[in-house]
Amino acid sequence: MRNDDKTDERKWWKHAVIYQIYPRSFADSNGDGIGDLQGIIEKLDYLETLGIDAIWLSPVCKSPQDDNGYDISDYRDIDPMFGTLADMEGLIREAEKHHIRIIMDLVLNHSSDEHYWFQEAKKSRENSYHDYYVWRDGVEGAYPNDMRAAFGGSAWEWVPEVQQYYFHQFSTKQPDLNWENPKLRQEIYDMINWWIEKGVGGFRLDVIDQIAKEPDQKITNNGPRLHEYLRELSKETFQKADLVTVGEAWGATTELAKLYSNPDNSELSMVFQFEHICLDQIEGKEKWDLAPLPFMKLKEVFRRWQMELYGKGWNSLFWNNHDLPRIVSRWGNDGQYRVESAKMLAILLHGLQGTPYIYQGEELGMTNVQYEIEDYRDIETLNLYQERLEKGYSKEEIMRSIYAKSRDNARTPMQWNDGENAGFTKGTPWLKINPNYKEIHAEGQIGDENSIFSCYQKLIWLRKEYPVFVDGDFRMLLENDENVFAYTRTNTDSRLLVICNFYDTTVSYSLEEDVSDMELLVSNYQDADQTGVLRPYEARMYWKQKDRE
Ligand code: TEU
Ligand code: CA
Repeated sequence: MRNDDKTDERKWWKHAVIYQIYPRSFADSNGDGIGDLQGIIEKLDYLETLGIDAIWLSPVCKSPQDDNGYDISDYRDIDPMFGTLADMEGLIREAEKHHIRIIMDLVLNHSSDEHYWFQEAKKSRENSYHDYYVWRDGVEGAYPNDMRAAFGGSAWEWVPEVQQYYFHQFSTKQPDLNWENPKLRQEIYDMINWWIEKGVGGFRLDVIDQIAKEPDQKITNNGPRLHEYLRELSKETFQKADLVTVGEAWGATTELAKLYSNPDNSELSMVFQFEHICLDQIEGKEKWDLAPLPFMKLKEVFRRWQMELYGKGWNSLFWNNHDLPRIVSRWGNDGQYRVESAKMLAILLHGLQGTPYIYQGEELGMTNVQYEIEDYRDIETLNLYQERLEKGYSKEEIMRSIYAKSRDNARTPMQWNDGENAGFTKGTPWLKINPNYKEIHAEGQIGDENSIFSCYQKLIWLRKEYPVFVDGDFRMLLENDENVFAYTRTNTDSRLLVICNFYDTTVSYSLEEDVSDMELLVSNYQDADQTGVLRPYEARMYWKQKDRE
């Protein structure tokens, strides 16, 4: 394996596959209808069988749950809904026995309005916590400016006691923290170090590119002091241990990603960037304003991120998370070709350079849902529905957007078996189970070599066996082909070749590359010996020892 100082391939997280758990929807151990930490502990065998190296756990800290835990009221305690601090310590310990690290979700851009800091901050302008948040003078009824919050409405909220507005980029119950205040920053570092002491394997940093906001200039992400803050944060905390850190950065470009994920370790291990994710919406509008996926653009985006970060940074690879619709419904086919397309998307992504993330249920090919509006629970979805009704959109039109993009698509409970409530809970699930759980569930896939689960298992194993997954360079093939996504990954002694048909028709293609002397590592059709033709969603991954030049 190549190992110059610029690209340190020894880092564990460059070989790792990370699995995201949305705790409230994963496994409920006590029948209250909500997933919890004991539930996760019970499923560690399942995760070890899948082969993943780490769990990114969406927030489990104390929270009024206005935004499902992304509104934290105590960073050093666990929400009783999920268990206790002892359960969390138990999870870290038990996971370790399964060779799995726990990555916590740090929500540092904002806290809950029920956090002690905010309770104090809103008492008076003289309170020592007042400056932990972002306040502006104003007159009641006249906002400091016209900035809007991500979940609808103004980004400003009036507090009569202090005769000021506080700034919130998300809900009114998520006041933004003031990173300009060094005391606040120090509190955050102490809290992170406290978790590091407990043995966590890393952190995912929620909307990290929004911490350096400058509301007077209407700047939300990529504020002028952002990278200064990140370098300080990293130095005071992460650099003291062998951690993986991944920042959520909707505003990242490849140039910025090279700063964030600089191999010198001065900021983070990598960022989640969303350029590919935002392609199927009308440009300049919101995600709800649907547009077909421009496939050529998708290829261009992947090519650019692969090429530009090579040796200079590190990519995260993902199709899904708790905010995004299910990929098989989105860019695959959740009908006739559900199995084939889910595997194709997996093969396409897992051959790339970076750290792959699997979102719970993705390894089973779980799909989107279409519920009545009453059955949705997500604050963003519910606010959008009201807001667009008021703006005069038709119900049908709004529901079409919700079916395609609602965050609840990803949040329906995990489908473990075909029994009551899909084996998720013995009580009433907090969000309805996807009605297709009788056909799509873990129990039916484990041990079946043709299942989507087995395909993911294979891909995870391959990444550990073949160094080229980690260090190979990327070359896009068939750049102008409107159906096929094909590429090679090459290192000093071997080559990987991935060919995927992104659509539901049979297509032919011609490659210079001769695959006759290559080993077929994984594919999604049982008889994958045809060359030059790809059946619907057909995907193949080949490997060979390189000819010596
Ligand atoms: O999401 C960041 C964010 O910008 C989201 O509002 C995103 O635009 C939206 O979900 C896409 O539909 C993070 C978390 O992942 C999300 O769950 C939280 O709600 C949000 O931050 C606030 O903490
Ligand atoms: Ca529970």
